[in-house]
Amino acid sequence: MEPIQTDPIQTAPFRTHSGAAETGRAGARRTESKRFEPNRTEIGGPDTNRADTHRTEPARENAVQAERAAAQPNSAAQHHAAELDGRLPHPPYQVQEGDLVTGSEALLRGLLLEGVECVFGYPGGNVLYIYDAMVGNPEFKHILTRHEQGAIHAADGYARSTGKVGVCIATSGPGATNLVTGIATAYMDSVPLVIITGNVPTTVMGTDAFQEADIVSITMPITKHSYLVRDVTELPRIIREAFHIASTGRKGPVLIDIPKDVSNHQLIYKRPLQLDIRGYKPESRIEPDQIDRLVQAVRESERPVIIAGGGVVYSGASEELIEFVNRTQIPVTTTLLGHGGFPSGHELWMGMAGMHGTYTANTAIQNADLIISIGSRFDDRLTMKLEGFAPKARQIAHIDIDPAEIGKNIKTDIACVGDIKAVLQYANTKAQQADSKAWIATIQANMSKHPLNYEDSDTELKPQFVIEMLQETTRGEAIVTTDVGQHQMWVGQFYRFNQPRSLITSGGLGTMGFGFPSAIGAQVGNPGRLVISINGDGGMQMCAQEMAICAIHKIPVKIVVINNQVLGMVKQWQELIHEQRFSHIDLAGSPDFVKLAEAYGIKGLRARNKAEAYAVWQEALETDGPVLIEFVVPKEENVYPMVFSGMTLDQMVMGDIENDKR
Ligand SMILES: Cc1ncc(C[n+]2csc(CCOP(=O)(O)OP(=O)(O)O)c2C)c(N)n1
Ligand SMILES: [Mg+2]
Repeated sequence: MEPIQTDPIQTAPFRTHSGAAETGRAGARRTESKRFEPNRTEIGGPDTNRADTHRTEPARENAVQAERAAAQPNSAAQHHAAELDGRLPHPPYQVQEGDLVTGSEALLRGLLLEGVECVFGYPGGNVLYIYDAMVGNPEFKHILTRHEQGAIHAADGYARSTGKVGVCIATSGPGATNLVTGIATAYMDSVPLVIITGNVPTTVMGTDAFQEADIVSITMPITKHSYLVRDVTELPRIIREAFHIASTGRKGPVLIDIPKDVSNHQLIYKRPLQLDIRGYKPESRIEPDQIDRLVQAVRESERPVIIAGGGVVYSGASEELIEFVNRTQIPVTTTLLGHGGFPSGHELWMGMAGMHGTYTANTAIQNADLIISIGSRFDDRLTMKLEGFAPKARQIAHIDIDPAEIGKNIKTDIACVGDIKAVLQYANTKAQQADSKAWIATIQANMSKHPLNYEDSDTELKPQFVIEMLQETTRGEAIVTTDVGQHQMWVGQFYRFNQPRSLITSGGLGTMGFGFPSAIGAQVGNPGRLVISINGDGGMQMCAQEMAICAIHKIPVKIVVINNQVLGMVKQWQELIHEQRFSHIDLAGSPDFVKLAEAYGIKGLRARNKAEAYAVWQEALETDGPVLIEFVVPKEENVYPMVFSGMTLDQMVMGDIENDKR
C-alpha cells in the first residue's frame, strides 16, 4: 500500500523568549507582534485557523465519515501483523530503513534512536495507536503516571538531573491541557523537553470534535517550537528536529502534536541523516573581543562579583567557572537555579542572592564595581528594584547563550554571547587576578558577622533545622528537588550544594506541585543516587497521586513533607505586607500524610521534635524503597533575610535572625 499523502506539515515559528527583543532564543528573527498573531504563521503549510472550518455542515459530515474511517482497523497493518505471526508489525528497535510502518511505529523508533530511555505519559483516545505500538515492546520504557502534570514534571526532573531531553506523552484535549503548567515551568527554566500530544484526526480538526483542543496555539508562547504533524512522512524528520531544537542553544520544550489518523498512516521509514532547519541556527561562536574586554575589566576591578545562574549548570561549565574564579579571585553568588554550578564549599562562595539572599551576597552586589552575570537572566527575584541594583558597578558584564537576554532587564556594558563553557574556556586562557584582596577580606568578615541564622528550639522542630539535618547527613551529595514556598527558600539557603544538577526546583514559574513528580524523573534518570524531594504540605497535595508510581516501580525517592499546616509563603506575605490579615492560608483538613503514603503502599514516618527527626530520617535512609517523612514544624516561622518588593537588595529585613522584624 502506498503511503498516504496529506498536506505538508504545519509548524509554528520559533518563539522569542523575551518579547522585547527581536532575536529569539531559537536564533530566528521575530517581532513581538508576530508572536501573538491570532492566525498562526506557518512554515511550509496552510493555516489551520479554526474559523476556516468551524461548524460548516459539509465539514461536519466529512468529519463524521472520517472519524468512522479512522476507527476502521488498518488492513495493511493487520496484514503485516499476520505476516509476522501474531507479533506486532514493527517492534521499534527492529524498524529498518525502508520498512513500511505506521506513524506510531516510526515515532517509537525515532524516540529510541534519539536515545530516549523512558517516557512518562498517560493514554487516551487520540493516542491509542501510539500506545498500541508499545504493546509487546518492553525495550520501550513508559511510565504511566496518575496525572499528565505528574508526567511532564517527571520528564522535567529527568531532564534537569541528567542533561538529556525529557519526553512525555498525553492524549488530546484535557490530556494536552493538563500539560500546560509543566510546559510553562520547563520553558521558564530552559529545560529541554519533547512533548508528544495526540490530537483529533485531521479530517475533523476545527469542528469541536470530541476532546479537541488547539494545543499548538495554546502553548505557543511557552514552547521553544511546536509542530502539528499533517503528513506522516514528515514524522522522522520532525522527531530529529524536535530533539535538536530542544537540546541546543538555549534549551526548552518542543511540542509535537500528532492527529490520530496521522499516527496510523503509513510511511516508508527513513530517518534523515542531516538536519537543515530553516531559521534555526543556534549561536555556536564566541566573541573573543568581548571576552578580552571582560578580562580587562576584571584586571581593573577592585570589587568584582560573579552571579552564577542556571546557565552554568546547563552548559556543564562548573569546572571552567571554578578555574576562572581561582584565577581571578572573584567572589561568587549563585542564584536558586545556579546552586551546585559552583561548589558551596569554595571559600569565595557567598550563598544565594536576591529576595531571600544572604546578607553577604546582597551587600556585595550593591557595593561591587564590576558585576559578571554568568548564565543568569537578572530575574526580578534576584535584582529586586531594578533602578537600585548594583548602583556602584562601573561595568556590568553578561555571559549568556541567548542574545535576547542581553540588556533585557539591565543595561549591559560587556556582552559575551555564546556557550558559557566555551566563553569561560577562552577567558581562562587570559584571565588574571583582580585587585580584590581587601574586597575579599570585607566579604569574609560579612560572612562571619552575618551568617544565615534562625532561632533554634529544643521543644519545637524548626524547618531550617530539618534542612540542615538533611544537608549534614547527606554531605550535600543528594539530588534534591523542591516544591515552591518557604521550604524551597530554606533549601536555597541552608542546603549546601556541591555538584551541578543536584538541585531541581521550579525557579522561573514557581510551580507548586512540581517538587514530588520531578523527583520521580530525577530518580529514574539517576538510579544509583539518593533523591530527596522536599515539599510543603500545600504543594505535596498537588501531585500526591504520583506516590502510586513510586510504590509500583519501587522508585526509592525520600519524600519529605515540611508540614507547617499553612500555605507558608503566602502567610509570610500576608503577615509582613498585608498587616496580618490572613486570608485562606489555613491547610486544616489536610490528610494524615503518613496514612496517605501507607494507602499507596509506601512507608510513612513522622517527626515532631529533633530526636524523632534524627531517628526517622535515619530509618528513611536505611530503607531501600520510597519513604514519606513528615516533619511537623511550627507555622509561625518566616524566611529571612527578606527584601520586600520595590526595595533594593541592601534593604534587607533580617527578621528573626537579628531581631529586626518589621
Ligand atoms: C500552582 C501554584 N499555585 C499557587 C502558588 C502561589 N504560592 C506560592 S508559595 C505558596 C504556598 C505554598 O505552601 P506549602 O506548599 O505548604 O509550602 P510552604 O510555603 O508552607 O513551605 C503558594 C500558594 C504557586 N506558586 N503555584
Ligand atoms: Mg506549608
